[in-house]
Amino acid sequence: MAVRRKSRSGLLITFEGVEGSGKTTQLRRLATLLRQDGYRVVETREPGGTATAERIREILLSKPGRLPVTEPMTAACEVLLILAARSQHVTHVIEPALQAGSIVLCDRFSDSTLAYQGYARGLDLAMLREMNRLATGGLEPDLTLLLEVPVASGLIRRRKFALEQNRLDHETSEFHEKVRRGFQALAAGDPKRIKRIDGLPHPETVALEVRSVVGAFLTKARVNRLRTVMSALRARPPRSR
Ligand code: ATM
Repeated sequence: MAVRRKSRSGLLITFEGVEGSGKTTQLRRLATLLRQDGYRVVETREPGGTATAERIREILLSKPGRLPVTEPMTAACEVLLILAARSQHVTHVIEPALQAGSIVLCDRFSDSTLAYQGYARGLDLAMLREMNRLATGGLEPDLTLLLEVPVASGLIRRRKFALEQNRLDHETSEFHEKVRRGFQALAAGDPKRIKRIDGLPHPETVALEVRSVVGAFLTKARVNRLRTVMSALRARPPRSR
C-alpha cells in the first residue's frame, strides 16, 4: 500500500506498556514539564481521542452486559474497531496537531495493536502492520516510551487505582504475559525508536528517567532540524543583485 506522509513540524511521542505500568501518570507529568519548557503539547489516548473514537472505546472496553452489546467480541471485531478509532484519531487530532508544530503525547498507539492483537490474540503480525498503515496513513511515532513492570505488579496496581475494570482487564495473566513479551520483542526490533524504562520504582524516579530520555531525544531532534534547514539554505542558488 502506498504511504502518504505529509511534512510536519511536530513530534509524536507514544507511551506503551502492560496494564498498570504507570504510563498515564507519566504522560501527564511529562506534558506538564514540556509546557513549562514552552512546548505546545497535545495529550491524547487510544482507543479514543475523538468523539467517534471514544464511542468506539466504550464498545471495546465495556464488559458484556454493560451496554446492549452482550455477545463475546471476536478478535477480528476487536481489531477492526481499534483501527477504525485510530483512523479517526490520526485524521482529526494527531495529524492536525503535528502540522501545527505540537508535541503529541499519546497513551498507546500502533504498538499496542501488535502486542495485544498480534502477540497475545495471535493475529498475523504482517497483516496487522498493513492494517495499521491503512489506519494511520503511514504515521509512526517519533519516540516510544515502553514502561516495563511485571504483569502481576501491574495488575495489582490497576486493581487498586482503576475506577472501573474493563473487558480486557478480565483476560488471564497468561494473556497479559504474552502482551508484555510482545512489547519486549517490539522494543528489541526497533531500539532506536522504542526506549525501555523501568516502571517499577516510585513515580518520581520514573519521571526523572522519562525526562532524561525525552530531553536527549528533543536535543537530537533540534540538531537534525537545524541540519535540514542549513542544507536547504546551502542548496538555494545565490540571490542575484
Ligand atoms: P488503557 O487501559 O491503557 O487505557 O487501554 C485500554 C485497553 O485497550 C487496554 N486493555 N487492557 N487491559 C489495551 C487495549 N488496546 C488494545 O488491545 N489494542 C490497541 O491497539 C490499543 C490502542 C489498546
